[in-house]
Amino acid sequence: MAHDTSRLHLDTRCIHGGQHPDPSTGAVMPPIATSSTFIQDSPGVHKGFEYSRSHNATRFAFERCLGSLESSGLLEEQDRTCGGFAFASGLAAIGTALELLDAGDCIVCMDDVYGGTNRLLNRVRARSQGLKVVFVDMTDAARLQAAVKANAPRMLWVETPTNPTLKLVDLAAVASIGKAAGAITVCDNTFATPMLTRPLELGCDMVMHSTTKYIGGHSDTVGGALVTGRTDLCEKLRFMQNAIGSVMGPFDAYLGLRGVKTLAVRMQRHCESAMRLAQWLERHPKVERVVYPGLTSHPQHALAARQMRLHGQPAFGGMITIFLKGGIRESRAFLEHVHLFALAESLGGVESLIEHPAIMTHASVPEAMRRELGISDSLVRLSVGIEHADDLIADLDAALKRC
Ligand code: P1T
Repeated sequence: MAHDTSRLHLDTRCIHGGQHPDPSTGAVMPPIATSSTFIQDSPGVHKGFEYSRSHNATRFAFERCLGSLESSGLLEEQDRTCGGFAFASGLAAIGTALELLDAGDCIVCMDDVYGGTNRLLNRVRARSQGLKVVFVDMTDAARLQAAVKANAPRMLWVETPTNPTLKLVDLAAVASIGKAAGAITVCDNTFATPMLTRPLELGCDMVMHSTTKYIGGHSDTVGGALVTGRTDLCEKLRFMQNAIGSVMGPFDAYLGLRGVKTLAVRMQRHCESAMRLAQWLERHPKVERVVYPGLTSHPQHALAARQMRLHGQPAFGGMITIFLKGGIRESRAFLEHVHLFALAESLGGVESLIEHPAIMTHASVPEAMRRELGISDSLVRLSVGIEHADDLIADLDAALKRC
């Protein structure tokens, strides 16, 4: 019988959420279950495991942990994986979530989202599924309300803070608009993580993660997840996960589960260091503007302080966006001269990463839309790792001297 971990602190749930010793050996950490198939005593008579796409013990352990961390409210007795579902990548998770929609349905999406999310909606599902995709700046509830009224969407897709312009979306407000319209509200919680933002508790129907990022935390696995507390959605997602088959493999599930155990302590350090770096960058003469939800200059600082919290205190995550003075020449010079910060796509690892969204992660966003969103040649995105903040500041300072 599973131990109910749903009332424990989040820090404890990172380690124990949905976990119990392996029933056959007592192993404290789940083994990596590599078998693709499972023996049956008689056709259809088995131990609850038939085929590894459908049932994998390592994946189940990771899924239960995510279900617990996001407070799905579902115990193992009610749902085998506590409302958690793991996929081969973040985009595989998004792709599976979109299968909840029917051909021709409308989805209203936050205007600023990961470039790959934009591409999947705009350039794949608009064609293959006939989805009507409407991008809206959801920081303005009136605009969202109007878009919902005009389009009768069946799904609202939110990111907060957004990638890469770090806009905040009021999840309680969006979820209540979604509920009134009978739409499924999904929050991509990759940037904030369950440690900082609690989408299901704020009324969202489903949470999505690229577990490649903070959940995994070490830039050594690619994965994605969906979590829901709604049993009707659970049933549909379990069917879709198996029917579509873009599941997370057991090795990645093991890495995800291993990585997530330190999420609470990593997030504390990410938040502290990012705040220091953001304040330092704001005073730097080569920097035009710093966007960080923890700065009072952020236009939605008050919402961020309410919606992003760690251990009951405001905490604003590890992502910073800066606008350099100058243009592409200055950005390139800066990015070519960082050393500790790795010039690379992705985010959320223990090591600091830095990138140029217009050329890298958001190149697939149509140019006109990038311009409208302010994803310019002078915009640089930083993922602040858990190295010593003084070393990170020295690295940025040296590189800024070169641009
Ligand atoms: O890369 P993948 O695991 O498939 O996850 C896609 C994804 C979904 N949602 C958000 C908010 C993301 O940031 C990502 C992936 N993002 C990057 C690779 C990046 O550098 O922004």
